[in-house]
Amino acid sequence: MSRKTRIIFHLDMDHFYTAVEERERPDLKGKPVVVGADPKEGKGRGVVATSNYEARKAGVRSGMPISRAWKLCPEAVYLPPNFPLYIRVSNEVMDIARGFADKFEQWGIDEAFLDVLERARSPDEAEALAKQLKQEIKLKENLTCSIGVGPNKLVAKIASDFKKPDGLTVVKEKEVESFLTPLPVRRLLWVGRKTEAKLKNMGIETIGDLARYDPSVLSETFGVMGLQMHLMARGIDNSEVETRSGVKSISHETTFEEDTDDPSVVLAALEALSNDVSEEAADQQLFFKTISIKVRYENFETHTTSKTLPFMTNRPKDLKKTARELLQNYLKHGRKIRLIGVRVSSFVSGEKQKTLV
Ligand code: TTP
Ligand code: CA
Repeated sequence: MSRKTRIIFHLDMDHFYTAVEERERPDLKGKPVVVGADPKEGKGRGVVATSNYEARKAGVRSGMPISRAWKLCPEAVYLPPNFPLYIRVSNEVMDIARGFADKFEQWGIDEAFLDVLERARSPDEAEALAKQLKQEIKLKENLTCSIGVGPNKLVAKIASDFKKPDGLTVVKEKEVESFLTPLPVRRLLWVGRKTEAKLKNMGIETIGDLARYDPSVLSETFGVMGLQMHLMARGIDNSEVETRSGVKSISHETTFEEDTDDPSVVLAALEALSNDVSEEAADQQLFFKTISIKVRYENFETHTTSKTLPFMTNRPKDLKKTARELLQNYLKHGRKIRLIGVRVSSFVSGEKQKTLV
């Protein structure tokens, strides 16, 4: 397979939410900090969004029940997440990083891929450029990040995780194999705990073991995913850094069985649609700012109206409240409604918000 040379950065902010909190509150410096659900002295439900490195030393991890975090580290400072703040800081960091790239792809709230081949023609130039980017983020945002540099997105992503926090790892094309070989398979994207356990049963523990394995057996066991894993283990990834506009929308609409002028029926439908839309946004780990509704009367006359909130959200209650407000004007006339719809747009992805607290 012919591969054209590329130089790709993967940027990953260090313990992002807690780092932002520490920056805002210097009194937290040096203390273990956990952002997540309210621990309620060990009785809290919900989970840890992230923890700083001091709390990680006590064993606290993202996604862990907050009650367990409390047991491991009762002395930590527990903070509720401040999403609007993290999103604002994320946007600022991404703006800085975008300025260093020929092609730029944000990946989640605190990660991005940069294709920099036009600006750095050799690994040495790339290293200098990555240092400059780290310095600029430190200077302008007072935050540290880790950067991986590699010939493709896969290697860059694994490299950014190699040395954290405040790391910089450059993997040249000819070093890819020796870099990947000793690492545990878990480092490959998409290899979750279950796959890891299955691979272990097959005697595969490192990326090198996987690269040497017979791909036909992998494909029998894991289907297409098996072949994909085998390619990844050999450091092969031809996917491009894709500049995405970042603006998307999610919408749901419903046509009533019978045209209706009963506000309670219309409001109940609006509530159900709002739930569907916010659920989908949460599933896709997206936050929105603009909420629109669509109303079609029985004669097919159609209106849309929208409101932009001063903050990013994906909370169902923000969506419902705004959608209800917007609908009020259309319920006044007593005209029969045929269809209503709800749409949200203008997103920031919080890709790793798997654990909304
Ligand atoms: P990560 O980049 O996975 O973690 P991190 O930045 O906190 O720490 P690291 O230094 O290891 O990169 O996630 C980025 C942010 O996303 C994190 O600060 C909080 C949020 N997040 C969740 O809310 N839930 C999760 O399960 C994970 C993994 C992250
Ligand atoms: Ca991070």
